[in-house]
Amino acid sequence: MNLDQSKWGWWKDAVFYQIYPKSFRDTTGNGVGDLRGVIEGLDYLQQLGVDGIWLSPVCASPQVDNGYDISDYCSVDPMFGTMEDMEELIREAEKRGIALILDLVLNHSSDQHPWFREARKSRDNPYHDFYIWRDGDPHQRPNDVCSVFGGPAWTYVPELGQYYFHQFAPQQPDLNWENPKLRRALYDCILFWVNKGVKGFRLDVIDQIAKEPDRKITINGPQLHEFLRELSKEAFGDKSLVTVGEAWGADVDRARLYSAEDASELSMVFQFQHMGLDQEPWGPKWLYKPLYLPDLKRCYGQWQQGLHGRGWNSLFLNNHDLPRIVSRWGEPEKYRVESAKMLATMLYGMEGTPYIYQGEELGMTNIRLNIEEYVDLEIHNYYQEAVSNGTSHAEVMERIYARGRDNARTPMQWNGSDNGGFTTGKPWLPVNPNYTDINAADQVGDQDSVFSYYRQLIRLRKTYSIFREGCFTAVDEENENVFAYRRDTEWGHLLVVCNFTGKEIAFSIPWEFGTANRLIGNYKDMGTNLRPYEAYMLFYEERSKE
Ligand code: TEU
Repeated sequence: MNLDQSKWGWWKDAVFYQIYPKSFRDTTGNGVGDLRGVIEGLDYLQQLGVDGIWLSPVCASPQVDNGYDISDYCSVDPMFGTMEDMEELIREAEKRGIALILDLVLNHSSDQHPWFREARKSRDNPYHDFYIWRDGDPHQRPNDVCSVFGGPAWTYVPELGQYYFHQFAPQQPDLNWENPKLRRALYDCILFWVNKGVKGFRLDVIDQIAKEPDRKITINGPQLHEFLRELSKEAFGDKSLVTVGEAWGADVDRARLYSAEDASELSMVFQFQHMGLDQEPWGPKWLYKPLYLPDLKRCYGQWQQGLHGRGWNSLFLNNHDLPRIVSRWGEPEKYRVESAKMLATMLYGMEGTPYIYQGEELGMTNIRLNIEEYVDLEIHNYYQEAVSNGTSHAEVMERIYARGRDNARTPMQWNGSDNGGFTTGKPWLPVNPNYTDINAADQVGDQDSVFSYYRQLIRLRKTYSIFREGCFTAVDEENENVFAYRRDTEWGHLLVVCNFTGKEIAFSIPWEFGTANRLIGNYKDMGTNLRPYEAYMLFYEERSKE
């Protein structure tokens, strides 16, 4: 069923699929995925039933941070193909009812962007003020603000006697949003893509654009929402565009602003509170918090109830910055299929727009590599920092296995042939050797596969409006083994029950669901107790509606 993508709010019934292009599909044999590979994958995505693709950055980039360091916003990096390939992708996706949305990295550019090359030439260069500079001498940084990737957030340029500010790598200088000329230049780049027919954008670290480094404010700066309203007015004039703001620092109140129904800012937020991160995601407390189900339920409860009728959220458990959730909250060795389906059931009963991260629909898992095989700069910086602080190699590797971003970046597992069918060459990052057991070719036609389960969940969300309209309430919130919740409207009721353990667990469903229909479940039928990782959804309508 195709959605009418010309209307505001169409994304509320949509499911998106995130493509990390380097790892999706290689058609040239150079070991790196490309746009033609994405075109080849469209039929697969149509079978899955998704309505949109979020494509991680494909613009020209030195690839210090896999494309999140852009050197030309209106281009396609030759590594991925040509502008003609991009135009074809937009057209071919549209033919299949799939909207293409691009990743906009507006907080920073590459240090190889012509703006920055100019900016660092002299203090009176017209582009100098596109970035953030502070006077100083080589031994005295303006302050002790640190980069998200480790090390100081200030880099000295001796020719200028000035430091520039960067919240990420030194090769990713922060843009100065206080400069109206910079803002205008960015809007022009966005309009370039709107005119090409893209249907929207994912906005990278958008909560970090309004920084005030002197006051050590790097997130949620005072001018943030003012900037977003101007951005929306000037660059997203067409309100049928879907705009998704990545915001690690969003709380419910702020999310209401981001996604207000008057369309003054964005369509929805993409926030991480459910992921159980420590306050300081980087540094000594590098690991995620262990899962404690009552806390997770409270977190979801706050977001689901807080935004119901007042804003819009994204639903996700995976992306290119997070380890694979089936390896973290599931049990990939013993119950991979059951636990992958259970986690999807937990998420897909909720209100919001789901995002599938490539390979999640197959139940792909984390990987363990030697340190020199990793590519991610965050992993390498962390390794250096932790080892030089005295942490043992073995201990650092365990943390990387649990948290490293390359876990989710291994190539897509298409089939059981060499390199999982991803490339005929040498993949830029090793393919997970489990591709012989976990791959798309085996799963597409198999009714019991994780792929088929996702396809069914997507269909259900389009068939029953309860998924959009129902009000969320956790059931038995203090239960540490089972995540159950209901979604209620005046006319119908949904119950979602998920056993988060590999054990059999007794659970009583609320009596009124006794004769409800099972919409979906990861076991053939319902037993008396919940079996390991068992999950299902029950639904009934009020009699008056029948
Ligand atoms: O991520 C934002 C971000 O803060 C992450 O770097 C996160 O803190 C970290 O990866 C946790 O391990 C976005 C992009 O999604 C990411 O890929 C980029 O590296 C980053 O911005 C810089 O553009």
